[in-house]
Amino acid sequence: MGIQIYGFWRSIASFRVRVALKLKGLPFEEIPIDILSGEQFEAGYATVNAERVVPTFIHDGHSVYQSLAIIEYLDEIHPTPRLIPQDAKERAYARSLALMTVADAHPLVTPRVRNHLATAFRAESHAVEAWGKHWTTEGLATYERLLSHRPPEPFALGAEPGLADICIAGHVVTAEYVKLDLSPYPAVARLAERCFAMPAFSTSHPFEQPGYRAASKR
Ligand SMILES: N[C@@H](CCC(=O)N[C@@H](CS)C(=O)NCC(=O)O)C(=O)O
Repeated sequence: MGIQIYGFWRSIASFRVRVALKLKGLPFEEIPIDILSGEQFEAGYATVNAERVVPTFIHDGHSVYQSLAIIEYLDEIHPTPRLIPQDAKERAYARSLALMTVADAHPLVTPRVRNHLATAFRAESHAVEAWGKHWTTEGLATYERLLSHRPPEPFALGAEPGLADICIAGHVVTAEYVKLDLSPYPAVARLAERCFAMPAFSTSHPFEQPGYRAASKR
């Protein structure tokens, strides 16, 4: 049975899970759910994921939802290499960095929020775009302040990449989507560069996914 994930090339939460699986060297199959065309709302997928979002992670038939819960589960069933530290203070720091994007910045720029701004509040596309840029900038600025208090060495918590790096790298991909200049955020840019120098990150990048290639050929 192994590991399957329902994901989507453009999904940052799917990116997070893809990187974690690749850092751990765990093979998986990705089943695409096109969240831009609304496939997440089809009845079949609602039985897979009650929230109608990706990713959904399936391990030997058992489902886990939410990228953070999935990465924690992976660390428990396959502890090497560890993505979340064992020391309580370090673990809390890793989760804090992760949640700044997972819980705070990223949910504000998901398709369901952007679509709701347009349909319920008649926001024009330039306003929705400005909204996305605003919240992504807030996230970048938060990370820059934090990384200047505790400089990466070379990753956020030390010598090896982990949960915090995965989440920050995903936030940087969002910044790419909304065409933000990273030069005001040099510590974030350097950390992302280190991450994407690793195959686990670079091959998980949305633009490296078969779905992106297929979509860009159309
Ligand atoms: N907090 C969730 C985020 C789930 C989520 O919002 N996923 C997005 C893609 S990154 C999605 O499926 N959006 C569908 C929509 O907004 O309609 C996680 O980290 O797994």
